Amino acid sequence: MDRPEFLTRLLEIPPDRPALHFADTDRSTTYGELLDGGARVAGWLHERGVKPGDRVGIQLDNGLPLVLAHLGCMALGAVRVPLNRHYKAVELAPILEDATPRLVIAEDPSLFPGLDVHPEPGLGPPLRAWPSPPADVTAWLFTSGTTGRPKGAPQTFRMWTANLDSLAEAWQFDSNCRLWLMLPMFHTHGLVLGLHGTLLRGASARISAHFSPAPPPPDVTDVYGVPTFYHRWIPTMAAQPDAFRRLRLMVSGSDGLGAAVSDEAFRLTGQRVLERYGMTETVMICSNPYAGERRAGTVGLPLPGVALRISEGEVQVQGPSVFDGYHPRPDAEAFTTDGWFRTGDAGELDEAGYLRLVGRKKDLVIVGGVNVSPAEVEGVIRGVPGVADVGCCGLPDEDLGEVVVAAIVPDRAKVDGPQAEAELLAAVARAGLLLSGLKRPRQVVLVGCLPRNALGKLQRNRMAQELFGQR
Ligand code: MCA
Repeated sequence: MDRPEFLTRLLEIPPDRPALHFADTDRSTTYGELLDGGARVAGWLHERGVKPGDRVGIQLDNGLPLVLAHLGCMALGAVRVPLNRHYKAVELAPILEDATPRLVIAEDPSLFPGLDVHPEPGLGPPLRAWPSPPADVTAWLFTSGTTGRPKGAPQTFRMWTANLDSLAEAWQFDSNCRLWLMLPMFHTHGLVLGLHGTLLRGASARISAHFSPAPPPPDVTDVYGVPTFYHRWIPTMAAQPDAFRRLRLMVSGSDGLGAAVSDEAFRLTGQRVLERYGMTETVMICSNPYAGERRAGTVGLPLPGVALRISEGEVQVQGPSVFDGYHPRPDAEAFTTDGWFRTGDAGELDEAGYLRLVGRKKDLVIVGGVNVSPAEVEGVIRGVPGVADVGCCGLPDEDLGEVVVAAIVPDRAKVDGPQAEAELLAAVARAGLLLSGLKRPRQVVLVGCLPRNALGKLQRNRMAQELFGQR
């Protein structure tokens, strides 16, 4: 199979060009070092029986081992399955069942029973195939399904190259740029835009495992973040505005930034944070321009190559960066009968063609830029003895955008009196610990019944209003 253009371009970058600096270990790498390391990880994977097209799970914090694990898979033609570093066993189980990884690179083997787990990628004899993986799928990213079960969204190099070229055009991002990347590289935002977007342009990045509200170091030009980053940066912007004023570009995505933070950042730094919009299934859909008007409260214009329409209020998309469908559990509802991907987001286009997102048609809570399926949280709480019914929804939160809350109808045959209720709440809190932190309900109330429609479907908007006093 032909080598994908993404890899051809990567292999043509001068080897002595600076690539990634890992701030947590103070380690700088060149493109040559990264590609050599990737080739040696490919040799190591090959020695362990991994073949092109096999899936490799990667559950690591941002750092050189994570990047080499990705590059090793790319050099061999294996399919990466990035796994959320915060996920616990119950969250990983359905993903592992669907992805059937041949090998996993992760710190905690107890999360991967029965699998061949290694704490970090090893180095073997260099293997420099850099082929197109069979079926051309280079990664499976699992997204929070609204049914509660994560859905595999296969990614091809073609999707990424098309989209990253459009973004580079919209943002004038080139090899002179130096990105500050603190977003985890297991979501589209950090992995595709951050890591692959940097590599495709031969640019450089300064990478950390966790967000820090410190000012941008003087060497960086661009910053990508979720709204929580910018909210937490406001005091730093007030104290050290010059550190932000010299940036070329600040981008926010994964959730709406909100007018208050956008305006305050603008007032303090003289720069309008650029908002864009995308999904794992589509990569980026819209963006405000680098040069040209950035309209606050909008996510900008459709990127070159993206066709967008609003149908019955829903944003629908077509184009080379849109995936082919969920795998291995296809969803008949994902595309319209005439072939448009249904985002599940409600939107409107203004007179200049800028998209404004006005709500969600899907059941999703976005916590710190992370999509959380309330159905998944309900599934865990429903297993607690004494719970007759449970509903979860999102409530606004200044720092994280939204947080998950839960309302529980106790089984009154088992839960009678304050003592039993306290025990039930304690058991629910313990069950919450089975989930990664951002999914855990921040507030749990006991109620007599949940608002459901005639078909028995939970009405989460009514829940937020009637049970949690949300206006
Ligand atoms: C942290 N936790 C998580 C995640 N991050 N759980 C699930 N998924 C995560 N990504 C858990 C931790 O284990 C911890 O649990 C608790 O949440 C608090 O974590 P901590 O790191 O202390 O939180 P923080 O320092 O307050 O950080 C919040 C944050 C961070 C800065 C908002 O979560 C973050 O970097 N978010 C970015 C997410 C992102 O990249 N989103 C893009 C996906 P415990 O309490 O047990 O210790 S959306 C996307 O890719 C689309 C396509 C797009 O358009 O961008």
